[in-house]
Amino acid sequence: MFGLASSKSDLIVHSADPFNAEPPLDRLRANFITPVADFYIRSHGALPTIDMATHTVTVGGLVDAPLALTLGDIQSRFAPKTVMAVMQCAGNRRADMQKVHPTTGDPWAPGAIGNAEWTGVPLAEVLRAAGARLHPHLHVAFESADVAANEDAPDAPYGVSIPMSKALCEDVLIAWAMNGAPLTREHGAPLRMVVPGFAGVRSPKWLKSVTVQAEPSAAFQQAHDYLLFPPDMRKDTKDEARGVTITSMPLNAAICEPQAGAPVSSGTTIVRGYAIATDRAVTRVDVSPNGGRDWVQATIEHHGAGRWSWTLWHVTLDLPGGEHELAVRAWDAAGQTQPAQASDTWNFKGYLSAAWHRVRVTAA
Ligand SMILES: Nc1nc2c(c(=O)[nH]1)N[C@H]1C(S)=C(S)[C@@H](COP(=O)(O)O)O[C@H]1N2
Ligand SMILES: [Mo]
Repeated sequence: MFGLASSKSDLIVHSADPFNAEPPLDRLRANFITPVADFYIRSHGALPTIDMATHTVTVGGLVDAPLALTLGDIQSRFAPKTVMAVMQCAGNRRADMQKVHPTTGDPWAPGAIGNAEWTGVPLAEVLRAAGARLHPHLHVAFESADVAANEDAPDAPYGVSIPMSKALCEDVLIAWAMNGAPLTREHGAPLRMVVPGFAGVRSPKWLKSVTVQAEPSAAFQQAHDYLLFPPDMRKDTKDEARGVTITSMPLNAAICEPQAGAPVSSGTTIVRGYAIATDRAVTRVDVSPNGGRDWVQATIEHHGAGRWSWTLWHVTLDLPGGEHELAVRAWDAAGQTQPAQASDTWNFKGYLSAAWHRVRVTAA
């Protein structure tokens, strides 16, 4: 009943095992709330087998009253909350960086993102129920039921942590539903974290344990994998001390229609896409018909409810026949915009790719 085939439409598959796939961009842009069928999947290991009825999430570490909660316990003991939030992979748009130099990781187009309504209980409520220490300098570590094999530890469970200061944000959820329906298996059933604004890696699926501790998680995904490295570093010269832990996602925007190489008719062309400013508002989106020489302000179609969803925009361009390089850049409420070139922020792991998104089209 949780089979992939039943819940997913045709996606662009980067890897079948573990399953990593993203939707075509026109379909991604078709809905403000991304249907589960069109939502990207990023998994580091095989889908775990979980007995949904008996599975518990433990809450321990620096707490007075450790807990072991089933899905039923979580649903009956706490008031549910629904939050609209984007989930976005730190590797979203990596393919653009790979045009500069090779990187590690899958060549994600701009589809490793989706906007959903997540229902669950605030993590903060569960921490309070466990009598957790809540000092902002502490960390909340999570372990999952899947094995995320890596060079250091072939059998290690997936693990990450978030700072307590983020964990106490009431929009950080232990979630059981996505768009009003129980989480599907591939999205983390029965329970997953949703940490709005942070890279997807910090939102563990198949949640098994919550631990309040003094240090960040020592698990591979937290301590060694999702680090932003300087531009002169390569895999074989990696110095983790010079890497920065990835948490919040940068300002970003992408053109979803027309898609690269798609035939467009000369004259009026509608360009559509998304923009995301994490916890700030997107204040403006500009589209260039000629690689950034001239810019036209786009129309904001739909801002999300709350702070965590994306913004959809469109603009009508008048394109003469011939080849054109379209580009988009968003602006946020702090007056910041995106770097022009993927080379500006290139890193060997291809994370946080957020330069102007450029799409070549031929008008005929
Ligand atoms: N347990 C577990 N949680 C995980 C992952 C994983 O492999 N295992 N992948 C993470 C990454 S890198 C991302 S981008 C998001 C993707 O969530 P989705 O597959 O539901 O879209 O889940 C995160 N949570
Ligand atoms: Mo990710």
